Amino acid sequence: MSDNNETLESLLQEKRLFPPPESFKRAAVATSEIYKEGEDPEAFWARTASELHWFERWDKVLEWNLPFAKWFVGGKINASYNCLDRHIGGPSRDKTAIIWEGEPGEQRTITYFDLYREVNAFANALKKLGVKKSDRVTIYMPMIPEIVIAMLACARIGAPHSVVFGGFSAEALRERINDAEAKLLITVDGGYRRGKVIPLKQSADEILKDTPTIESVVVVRRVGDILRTAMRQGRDYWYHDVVSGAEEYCKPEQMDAEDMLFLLYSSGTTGKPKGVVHTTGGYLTGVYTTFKYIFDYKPEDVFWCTADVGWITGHSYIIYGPLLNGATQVMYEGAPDYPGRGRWWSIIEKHKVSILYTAPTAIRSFIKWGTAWLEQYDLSSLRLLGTVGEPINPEAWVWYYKYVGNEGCPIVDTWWQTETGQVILTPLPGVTVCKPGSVAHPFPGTGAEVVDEHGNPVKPGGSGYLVLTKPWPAMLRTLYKDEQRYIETYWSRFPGKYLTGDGAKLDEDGYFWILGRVDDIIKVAGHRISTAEVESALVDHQAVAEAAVIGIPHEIKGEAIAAFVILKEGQEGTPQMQQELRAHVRKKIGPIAVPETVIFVSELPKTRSGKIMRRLLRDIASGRAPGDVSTLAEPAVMAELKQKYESQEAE
Ligand code: 7RM
Repeated sequence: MSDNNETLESLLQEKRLFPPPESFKRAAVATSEIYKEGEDPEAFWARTASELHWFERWDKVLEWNLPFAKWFVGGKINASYNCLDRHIGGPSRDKTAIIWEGEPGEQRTITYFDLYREVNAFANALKKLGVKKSDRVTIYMPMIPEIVIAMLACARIGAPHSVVFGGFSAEALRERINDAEAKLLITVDGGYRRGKVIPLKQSADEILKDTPTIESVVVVRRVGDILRTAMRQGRDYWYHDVVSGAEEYCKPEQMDAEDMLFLLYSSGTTGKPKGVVHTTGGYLTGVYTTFKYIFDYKPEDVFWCTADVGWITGHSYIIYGPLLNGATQVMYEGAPDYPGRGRWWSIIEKHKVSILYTAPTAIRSFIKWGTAWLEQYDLSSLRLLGTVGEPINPEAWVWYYKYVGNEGCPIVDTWWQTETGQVILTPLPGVTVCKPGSVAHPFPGTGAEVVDEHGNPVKPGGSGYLVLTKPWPAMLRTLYKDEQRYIETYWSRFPGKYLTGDGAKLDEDGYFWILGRVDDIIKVAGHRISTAEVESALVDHQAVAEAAVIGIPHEIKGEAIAAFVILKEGQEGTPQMQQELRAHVRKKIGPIAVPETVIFVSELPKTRSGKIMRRLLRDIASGRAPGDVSTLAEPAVMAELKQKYESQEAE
């Protein structure tokens, strides 16, 4: 972990403490009492779960057959009912749920009642197309209100949704549809990104001949006549056609607390993405509660989470968390620098956003673009800031605090994962004295530890593996159709403790500091990618014999991808070949996985048993003296690699 320690050194140079402002503290939703309440996790989670609507109350809060959890056993609940019906009986009926801004500049304001009507109609349309309780529905859409409607409509009829990020390629979509054996696909003609139209339905058409379980496709018209979207008779339906004839009210399905609410694919340490399974009662309780306390939610707030709905952050803190709380939120379709680098700040000013939740990679871009962009706008509506997705360097934290928050907004640095479903480590905004770069403490009712390689907790000041020590309501229940992999990945390294895959440090005051992944997962601009996925895309190219992929530090993206490639006999490592390989990865996975650097080599550093030692590749890429090379089968390869890397870097 030598490179991690360097990061830590720079983190620890920022020694200032940031206590919550007095005025914030006085009105905060969470007080320090809540940590006491959390000492009895079952009582705590039962209390917050009771704030939701249950058709039937649970018999038992938790059944824990390690590593299998059941929360709110016997309870009956519906996610869409809790996000919509629960609000429209009262004064929130005409409250704005979503202020949507399209990239080209259109705006739509959708009230809770509007959303309720749309979801009911679309739920009925889905039923008419043959979707039944427990059938999987894949959703491949950009950031438009219909993605919210689609997810809630699925939840209403008890059909688990599987959202595939709109930036994934058609081939990645096919793999996820087929693993989920989805019956129906919901997509869009196109979406906007930096002024360009991205034709999603057309991409889907490339693979729909290889998705035997798909019976129908529903297509939202977003861009209209700009594209000529082909529709296949009897399979493809326009969204506006299917909802226009649909009945108004759809009775919400009474779901068992442990019925699957959704599947979300996430990168693991092998090439095959994992289908992370989230169930209904516990997940809703986890995201409802964390949203309320971590974001200090008040009814007059305007919340904005800048993530894409295609990732877990969007599921938990655009869809379920805010809507369960009856919040008003902003949803923005496009890029932060389109048409200009002031776009986000103009959105905050226009809609008086009070809570902003974003990623360190975005903050670092803004730092690079300079403060002149935000100084043109009135950001005084902001009262709380949040970050997620990767470690935030203290410089970026302090910049965020100073320029975006005008030194008056607490910052919540929230650590969690697709698998955890809800935030686990975080400050509480009216309670915690923040240290820039630290994710502070476990949320009430959850437990975390930093352990050494034998699984023993480290002393304050020590570092090691971050593990979670107590079951929590929104935890993944299993990996779809792969229980064995669930057990092996998360519960085998340290018996009884959930392995997060992250390294962490516990400081003298008991604050947690995340050091980054200790496995072969990398975070590029906050997007989770496995080295194995990129490697398998590379070796899929006919010219490639072998490939090894690593993450290298990147000023803006946090990490970037570097690929070391051995070509087959007779192939030449030309700049054209580099371009071709990058294009191939784009086609197999999507733009987020394209390697920044492609280096052609004739050998890779391997152990005698043939395992690639990525650690040594990282040493070369960062210009460090290589660490222990004693287990290498062929120590001489290091000199060649170093020379190749340096000469190709210079080109
Ligand atoms: C929400 C999300 C999970 C991985 C996780 C970490 C990293 C997330 C933080 C963070 C440092 C944070 N889900 N990570 N949040 N690292 N500080 N506040 O990102 O499944 O896509 O990724 O992201 O490595 O294991 S995810």
